[in-house]
Amino acid sequence: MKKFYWFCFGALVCVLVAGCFWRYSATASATPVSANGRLQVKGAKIVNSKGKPFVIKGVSTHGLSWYPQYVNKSAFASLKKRGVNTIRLAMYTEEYNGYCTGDSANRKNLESLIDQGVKEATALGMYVIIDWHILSDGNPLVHKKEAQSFFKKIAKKYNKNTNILFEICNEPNGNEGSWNNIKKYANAVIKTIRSVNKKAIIVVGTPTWSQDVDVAAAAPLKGSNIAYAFHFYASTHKQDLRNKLEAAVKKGLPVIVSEFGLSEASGNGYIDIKEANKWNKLMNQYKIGRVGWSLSNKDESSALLKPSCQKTAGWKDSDFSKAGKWLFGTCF
Ligand code: IDC
Repeated sequence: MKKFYWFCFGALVCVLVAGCFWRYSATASATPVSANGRLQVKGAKIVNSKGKPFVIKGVSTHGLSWYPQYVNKSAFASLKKRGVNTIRLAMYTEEYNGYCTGDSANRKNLESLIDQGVKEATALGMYVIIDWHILSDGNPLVHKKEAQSFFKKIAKKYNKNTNILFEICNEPNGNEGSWNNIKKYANAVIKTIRSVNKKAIIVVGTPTWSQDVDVAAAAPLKGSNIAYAFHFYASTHKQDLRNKLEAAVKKGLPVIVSEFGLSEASGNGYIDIKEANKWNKLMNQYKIGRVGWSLSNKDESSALLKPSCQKTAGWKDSDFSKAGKWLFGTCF
């Protein structure tokens, strides 16, 4: 009888140890996407598939036409190790071999870079933001037709993916980049995307280079899983803009900081760590997702890599610029 008790005790211990081990290995191999599933918008927050707040910690590529070399699996894996859960693929529409200004070979090239980026991020269990990067074309309506056919194509292509977010107009600006025009554009493009994909989060840019979230909060779009972009560059944008962001979030607007830098708005100049820390505190307080600009070694201070760094993956701390060190050391 005694033997039997010892046997039962031993079996129980084995089961417990195996259970712990299984749990441990499951967490160790979990990826952002396997652990959180499809992201959604709930009130002013971005939440995971179980409704728990999820903080997007992303890195944006520079323009895909400028720096295609960073769209590679080892690069994304290196970022993931440093706490990055999202990759933003920035595809300019007009500047430098833009999608709408270049020829059809260029368009194909950009689409295959996006394809590569989506596949690699998916294999690593990371989220991807596909960014229609309007900039000099301040009014998104200018390329509405191209946007609709682009988003229809990629929404179809990645219909099975649960890790994709669509950012439909990076930074509207100028008189024609008004909320009225953005709404017209967004309603059309959202309808196109929703005809294929009912659930993915769609990020909509706001007037004045995605700063006027107050205007969006006063007259938001209809529909579910729609978030609004807010962008800042810490050396230029300060407390008045933090107040604007906070007021919009308090009013219930779901906001993603889908692009920010520590530099001046030009992408270059002084790196303001003090202001960046204030932005970070605010984003943490409201669990606001954030995506740092940009994964490149361009000789400008917003670039996350030092200009001397030639590596396209496997970076050491010393390969990062001042902005890169802050992003990976403090923000993530
Ligand atoms: C900048 C790049 C710079 C490039 C320029 C093109 O950093 O290398 O020459 O675009 O016009 C934004 C834009 C983003 C800008 C960035 C910095 O979304 O495209 O990138 N910025 O100026 N909004 C505010 C700042």
